Amino acid sequence: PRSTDDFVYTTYHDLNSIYSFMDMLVAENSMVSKVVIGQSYEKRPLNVLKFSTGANRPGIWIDTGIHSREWVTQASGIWFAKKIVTDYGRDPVLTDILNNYDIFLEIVTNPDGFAYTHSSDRMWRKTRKPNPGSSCVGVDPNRNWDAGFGGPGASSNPCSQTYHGPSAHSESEVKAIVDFVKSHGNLKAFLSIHSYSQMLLYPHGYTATPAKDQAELHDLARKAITELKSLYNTAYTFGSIITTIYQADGVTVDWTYDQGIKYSYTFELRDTGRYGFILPANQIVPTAEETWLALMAIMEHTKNN
Ligand code: ING
Ligand code: ZN
Repeated sequence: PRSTDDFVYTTYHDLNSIYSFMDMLVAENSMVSKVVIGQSYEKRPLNVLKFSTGANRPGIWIDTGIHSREWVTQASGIWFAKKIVTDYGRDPVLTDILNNYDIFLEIVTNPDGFAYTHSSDRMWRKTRKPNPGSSCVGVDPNRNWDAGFGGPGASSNPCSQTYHGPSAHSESEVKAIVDFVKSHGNLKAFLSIHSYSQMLLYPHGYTATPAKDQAELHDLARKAITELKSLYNTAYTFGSIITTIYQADGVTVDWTYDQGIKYSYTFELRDTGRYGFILPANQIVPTAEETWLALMAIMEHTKNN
């Protein structure tokens, strides 16, 4: 494709194709820039798209693909990026959001893992950093954060899919976000997108003690999944991580919530297991469209609170 209008949103793309999509989007739109927040273990750039219409704004963060095999999430991230530039100046709610907030979107949050899902193992989840003393590779980047790090909702076995790593923030892909969040200092929402299970989850994963903002987070989650369902009747469950799925220690949104980012949520997109991680490509756009309604509900609430 020569422009993001020609880009095919209805199929899955490899890393080069997604990185060239980002560069096209930046070239076409003055509100979009590319922020390189670090590099992966295998030295790929960690690219974040910044959507901004003014200086010194608070921020909203969205990441997709921290688990590389969850392909519908990176594909949805591409669609979100195009949706933002298309709707700005047309959709009054998004326009109002972007006139007051910057949106940061990391589409390929685990690029080494993503490249590996294309080259070698479609089901790869973790990072690609070798583990000394083990033949097993990689750390679960959703167990590597300094929030209940190393607890029983993660594994100390490097061969496990939920291996927490040698220390909190040991993975450069995680540390880059940690550094970004701290240096930005004014993120108001943090939305970390996974698949699959059709769930909308809020902190915590490491403790059953309710979050301080549990009531508000719960009501907003209900509103967001109601909006999502209105489009294609896709049913989501919602609640805290530990009560809705299982204890999970060292997860992204627990760390961001504990940093003071109140609207910290994790999505688990389609489906509920029929296709799982191998979601047919004809579900990419419907998944992205319905998810966008939930993201808009959370972003609008963030703006109004
Ligand atoms: N499942 C998530 C996992 O990392 C999850 C569930 C999400 C737990 C967010 C905690 C926080 O186990 C998938 N499919 O990644
Ligand atoms: Zn995941």
